[in-house]
Amino acid sequence: MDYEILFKKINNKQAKVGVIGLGYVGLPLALLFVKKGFYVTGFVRNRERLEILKKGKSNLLDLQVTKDFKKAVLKRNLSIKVTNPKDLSTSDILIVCVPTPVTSDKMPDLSDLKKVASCLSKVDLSGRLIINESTVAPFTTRDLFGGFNGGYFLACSPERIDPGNKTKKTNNIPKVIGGVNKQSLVLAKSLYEQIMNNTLVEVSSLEAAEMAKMLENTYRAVNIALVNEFARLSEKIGIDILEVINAAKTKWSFQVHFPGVGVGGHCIPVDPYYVLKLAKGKNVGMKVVEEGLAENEEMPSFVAEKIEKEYRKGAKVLVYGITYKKDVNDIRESPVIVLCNILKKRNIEFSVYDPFVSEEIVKSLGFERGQLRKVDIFVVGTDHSVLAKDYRKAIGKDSIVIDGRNYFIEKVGKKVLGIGRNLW
Ligand code: SAJ
Repeated sequence: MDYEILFKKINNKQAKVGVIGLGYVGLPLALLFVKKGFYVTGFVRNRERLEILKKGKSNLLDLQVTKDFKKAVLKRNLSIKVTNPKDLSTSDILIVCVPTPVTSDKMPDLSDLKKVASCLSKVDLSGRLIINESTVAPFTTRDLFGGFNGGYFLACSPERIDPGNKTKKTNNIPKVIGGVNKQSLVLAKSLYEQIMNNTLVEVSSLEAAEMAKMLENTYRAVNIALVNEFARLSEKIGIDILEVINAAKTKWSFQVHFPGVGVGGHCIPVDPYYVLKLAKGKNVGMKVVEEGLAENEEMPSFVAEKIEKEYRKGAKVLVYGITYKKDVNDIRESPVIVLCNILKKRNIEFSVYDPFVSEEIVKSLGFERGQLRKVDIFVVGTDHSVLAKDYRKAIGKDSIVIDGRNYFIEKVGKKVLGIGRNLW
């Protein structure tokens, strides 16, 4: 199939779309294509995942996605397969949305992407369009997907989903797109135009698109680190960091970030390590990035110190919230889990309560699940919205609060020790 035929099939919605990876990025994207009238095949890594999804279940919290998904599966305009060359070859367009985490020693882990590449190498790709949405450092898309046989098209459009965000959705977040050549860029752009009413930002190459994602997430990590540093100094000199941030944000060029127990998730603490590896390979120093990541990784210990200072043997300690950010059920790279493991190492007894995390997951992490009842030390690990109700059951007038997310604006309990601010 050549360019004109594919272009026409995209624009009359006849092109068959394959989405490889049906997680928090791939599933909403697949459903958007279904909703806009495309026939979609979703590809998953194994039968177990297939069975869960076939029952219309997904582990995504976004109830709307789950509802749309059940409808799509039942209406049969979304079929789900385990990734394999034969079924991949039934799609005209293949969008790669698989995880790109880091290993325990903070090195890029491209294993999922490489599995997809090896499958694609067994497909006759001529006339098809491949788009990589997975987050990678520059040259990765070209290295992994640019060398197959046959005349095919290749683009990169890094995902920008914000899990748990009720307003920023797949179809309204500006999207950066780069192509291996002009035709690939035009095909990818026209594809996204069919399903999105947001800004499509064309860049001149695959690498520019990959680097934009690296910059935007590293920018966030480093700026969170900056405000964490200012919070530690503010605390030493008795200034309230939130007051300082609220004042600074009146300056047009200051973008607000907040100090906290640390930086978690599968993006912000992860993506910068991809660009660091590339920089190291090119002998380019990026010490601002390195120091920023180290600063963020220090925050759980900073909070553990506060808890240790207040702790007495036999005290009842409850850590509230262990997910990486509020109102999500995702514990990946959660700084609160790092904090809890530090407390264990220091023989500080505690239990954990998170309304979004099951008791079996809490236990699998090696922690005790606690109850919402009066405690001596209440630690805010994650400031879930429901904390507004829950805290009253656990914080008594003599409770000491260690507020890892500067959640409490007014004093509660005996005192509130925050990050860069204290409420006596
Ligand atoms: N965090 C802070 N201080 C802040 C902001 C966040 O400590 O000022 C912590 C959070 O508690 C969390 C971590 O950093 O542990 C990451 O927070 P996040 O709001 O960036 O959450 P993510 O990882 O879901 O970020 C997503 C990202 N989206 C993509 O990478 C596609 C990120 O690029 C977005 O900037 C972010 O959503 C967003 O803007 O909400």
